[in-house]
Amino acid sequence: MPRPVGQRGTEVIEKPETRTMLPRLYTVFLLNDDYTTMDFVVKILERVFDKATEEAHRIMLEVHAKGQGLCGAYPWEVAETKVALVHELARREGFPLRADIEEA
Ligand code: TYC
Repeated sequence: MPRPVGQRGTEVIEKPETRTMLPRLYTVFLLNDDYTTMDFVVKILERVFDKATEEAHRIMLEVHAKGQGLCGAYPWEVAETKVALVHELARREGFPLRADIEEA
């Protein structure tokens, strides 16, 4: 909110707001399973999370080896939308791939 810093006649002079409000971020993780193909996970990482092929492959292998892997940090609505998209694309292909959101 701009705050009044003075008055000229009946006109209130306001100092322009200069602080930037940063949105709270939420991390999105992909979870491992035994049925989703590696190729499909790489495709999801490229298309939904904008990863370059090499990075998508690295994240996919991390999920495969460790059970989960970080895809990115986003404002709530973006994180929610990406998770819903992952679930919908996986459902369409008959894969059980799941993604999860945590507060960053
Ligand atoms: N574990 C899967 C397989 O061996 C590959 C996989 C990787 C699945 C990452 C999900 O989020 C995932 N086909």
